[in-house]
Amino acid sequence: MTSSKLLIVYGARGSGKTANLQYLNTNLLLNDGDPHRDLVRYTNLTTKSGPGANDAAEHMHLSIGKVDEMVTTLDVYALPFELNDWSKQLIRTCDVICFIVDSAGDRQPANKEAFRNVQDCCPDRLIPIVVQFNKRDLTDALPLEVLKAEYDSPNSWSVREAVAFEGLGVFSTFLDILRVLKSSLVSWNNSCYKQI
Ligand SMILES: Nc1nc2c(ncn2[C@@H]2O[C@H](COP(=O)(O)OP(=O)(O)O)[C@@H](O)[C@H]2O)c(=O)[nH]1
Ligand SMILES: [Mg+2]
Repeated sequence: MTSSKLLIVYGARGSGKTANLQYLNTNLLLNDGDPHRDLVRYTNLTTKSGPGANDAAEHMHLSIGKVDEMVTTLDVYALPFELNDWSKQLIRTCDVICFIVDSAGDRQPANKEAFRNVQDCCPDRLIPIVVQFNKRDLTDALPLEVLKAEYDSPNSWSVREAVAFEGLGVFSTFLDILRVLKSSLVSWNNSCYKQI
């Protein structure tokens, strides 16, 4: 028996969703047929669009080892900013969201709009969110404390800093996502635990 989980990567346009997935695509091994390998890719990063989509989503299929004693696969979708019925449905049914924040001062309205979009999708269900503050290399990056206060919500599970196009912080963000998936806290009726 296997189970499958769904991770949605979302954020403002240009926040670094593709950069995160490209890094994982480059650094996770492709499955070599060994069933005991825990963290491998079954596919390369590809684009996929649902019905009526203007922009394509990016997709990757992984094996993440055992969750609740079951061999588990993970579908990862980085969604385009404009949400349609197909992508909203993916958000509603996902197990965990990775929300990417662009740290640049002038991108805060765009980040906030994206954060509202994702919260509006599922008002009746608290989906755990791992927040990544990306582009920490920028000279105009906002202080971490300012950003943390902005994205502190009941379902924010953890926060990470990253410079995704250099791969910094990408894997630690991904490990937090795996912790959320592997944690029994997820089955507590999706109530969230703060790790910040
Ligand atoms: N300075 C800086 N630029 C980044 C970083 N991560 C991504 N970028 C750049 O930001 C742009 C948008 O990134 P992309 O991953 O395509 O964003 P997406 O629209 O969310 O998929 C690209 O030019 C990336 O190279 C980062 O950590 N720092
Ligand atoms: Mg992209």
